[in-house]
Amino acid sequence: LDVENELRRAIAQEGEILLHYQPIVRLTDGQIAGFESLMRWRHPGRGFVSPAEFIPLAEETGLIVELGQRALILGCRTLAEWHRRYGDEIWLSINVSARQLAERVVVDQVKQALQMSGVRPGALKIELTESVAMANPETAIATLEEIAELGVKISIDDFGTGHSSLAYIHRLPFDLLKIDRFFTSRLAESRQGMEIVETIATLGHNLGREMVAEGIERKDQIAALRTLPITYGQGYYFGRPMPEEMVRELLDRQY
Ligand code: G
Ligand code: G
Ligand code: MN
Ligand code: NA
Repeated sequence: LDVENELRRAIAQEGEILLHYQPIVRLTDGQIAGFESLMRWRHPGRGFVSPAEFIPLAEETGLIVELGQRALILGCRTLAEWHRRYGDEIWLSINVSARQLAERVVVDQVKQALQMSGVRPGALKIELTESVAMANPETAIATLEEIAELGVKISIDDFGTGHSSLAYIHRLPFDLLKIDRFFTSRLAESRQGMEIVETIATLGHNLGREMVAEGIERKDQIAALRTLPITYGQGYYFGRPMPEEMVRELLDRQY
């Protein structure tokens, strides 16, 4: 099977590439504040193909630029629908790749998705990993500043696992810092695990950024996190990435 050509074909179809959504909750009361979209490929013969398989290929071939555009359009369309039903406080964080950022196309893609959906820019977050941001910090800073000027928020993913340069962190215009699940998993297990998360949380707090702890799987992790200035949590404990219909059920219950 030629995965690259299959992926090209899939992008040209309607409905084969879709998004699932994972809830991000407020740690104080467990209420849903927003979602992260995660791309899925529903192949007609093979069923769901894992993003771990096709995202790296899409990165190599450059197809990620088109996939990323699709994610922005689909995600903003869905977000606009949630706003019509449940009010416009709910936010959505959409992953973007190094290629989208490097070629700066992401700015036009974001503008287009906002225009098509009419969604409130402040409810959209652009999520990029720390490694992507730091691979070419000058380009990243310039591109992110353009996105921030649109009123769109910026979220730094997998924080703490990339080669983060503290020299640049002050200049990166981001709103939300996501603490990688590597740290969350060690949180309740050792004094050291707790100390590392405390240190990251202090850094984020001092920079005036909101934070998400990723990869929450157990209740004891929430208890530990509540003692820190971390507003949000995400992880299997609260919900796996799920299709739009299931999001509706969740939000119908909350609103
Ligand atoms: O969803 P998991 O659900 O298995 O996703 C695996 C990885 O795929 C994520 O860590 C993320 O880095 C990547 N990924 C998922 N959706 C997207 C997307 O829309 N764009 C990009 N660039 N990466 C994504
Ligand atoms: O964008 P990012 O690299 O953070 O992608 C999120 C990935 O993490 C997705 O593959 C998603 O399915 C996964 N994930 C989300 N919550 C949890 C969790 O609680 N535990 C584990 N092991 N993985 C998670
Ligand atoms: Mn992410
Ligand atoms: Na992450």
